[in-house]
Amino acid sequence: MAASIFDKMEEKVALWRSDMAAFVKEHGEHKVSDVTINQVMGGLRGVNGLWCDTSVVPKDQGLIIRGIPMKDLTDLNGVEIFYLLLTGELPTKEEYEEFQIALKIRKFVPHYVWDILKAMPKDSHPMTMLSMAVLSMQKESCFATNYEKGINKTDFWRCTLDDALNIVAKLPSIAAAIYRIRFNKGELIQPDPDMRLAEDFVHMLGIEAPGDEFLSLIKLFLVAHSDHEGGNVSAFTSSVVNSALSDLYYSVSAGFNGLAGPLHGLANQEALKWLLDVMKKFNGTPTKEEIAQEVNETLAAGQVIPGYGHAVLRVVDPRFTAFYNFGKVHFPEDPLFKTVYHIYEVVPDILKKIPKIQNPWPNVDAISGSMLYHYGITEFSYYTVMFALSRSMGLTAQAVMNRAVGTPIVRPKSVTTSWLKSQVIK
Ligand code: HAX
Repeated sequence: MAASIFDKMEEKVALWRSDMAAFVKEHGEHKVSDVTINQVMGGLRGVNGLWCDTSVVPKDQGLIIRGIPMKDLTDLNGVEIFYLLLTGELPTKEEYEEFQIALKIRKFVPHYVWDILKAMPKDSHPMTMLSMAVLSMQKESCFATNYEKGINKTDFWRCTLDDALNIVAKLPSIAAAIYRIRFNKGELIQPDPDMRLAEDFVHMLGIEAPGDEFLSLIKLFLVAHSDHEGGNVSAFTSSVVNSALSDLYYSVSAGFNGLAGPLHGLANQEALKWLLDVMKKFNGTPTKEEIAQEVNETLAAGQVIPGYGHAVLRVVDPRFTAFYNFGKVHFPEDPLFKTVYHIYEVVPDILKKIPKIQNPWPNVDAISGSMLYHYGITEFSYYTVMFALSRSMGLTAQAVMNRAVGTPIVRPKSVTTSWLKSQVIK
């Protein structure tokens, strides 16, 4: 029989812990970054000040999960990605089945979550519902319960892992329920104990879409959004909250609140809205000239072009490319898909001419919404929930590693304007 995820992690944690402790002991005083006033006032862009081993985003390559580039991950499913994020290895067939059981036995969602979701105002944003649902389950936290009992800090990672498995296993039911409650799709659909994460989510959404094709898209969605190193708003927020030993229900909920911002995960909703507005205005697929006109008007109105630009990337986001390749195979003639491509042919050249913009290229959010729209999920405000469903894997895997290695509470030093001035004006 394959080792359980807890046994597997036990081995990994011991290695990570000793390796990191020895490394920091020997090289702890080695300098890895300088910080300028621009960076202090500019969201700490480019400051090497966080540790995260689950994934890395080189500016000229984009997402690499545990050493494997995004382009080589597109055939995996969510369960394999979660295992990879947690352990650093892809599962063997036996490990996969064992891990699948660990998730399956945690699928059940406490009934009070449905009561809370149904009691929320009918016009609540789906991300608010998601964050509330996760937070409402905080009393189930293994970490919080055991912390109160006085658990040894060397064992913090175990309960954090238990919370991680619980959250990730329950989110497909919760996300699907939010879709059905918020958009009046009828009764909730019960999870199927024998279905895997993506299959079960599609089953519980209850939408009529060509089975295998839509399922493949959801699998890609789960892979593409699962992690994006440690400094993005949702990951950073979640890990700061978790560093106070607030359990994963608190920290994942907090991370989702950050994901709900239009400059972060909500950009997929904004990008599709912008795109459809353009199509409506020009009665179908717009010409390049019409797109350019719309881009210039959006910029002149002091707004961003959603789905373009990135704080770290300086090339086309490989997640954009993965979705583009999917569309090219499955629905190359879809007018929306064609418009996404026409926009891609126009926007970078315009943004390149604006000196302050560091990255004119599309990110994942420029295309992901149009994929969902094609299969009948036309409720834009739901898209970020699907992003979150996937991102929960990265947020929780990062927390398990932090608790494994015993990283302390996050507490950078803030400085005042007069202190900054005193550094340069002598
Ligand atoms: N359209 C218009 N202006 C843009 C722009 C865009 N797509 N991208 C950047 N800029 C502007 C910024 O607003 C900023 O202007 P100000 O100095 O006047 O504030 C300036 O160019 C410099 O920005 P930057 O250094 O290139 O980029 P940042 O690291 O500051 O910001 C953002 C990165 C992703 C927030 C930015 O590119 C943006 O707002 N893009 C549109 C929203 C979006 O697609 N967000 C999703 C990003 C991916 C993600 O996190 N997904 O979850």
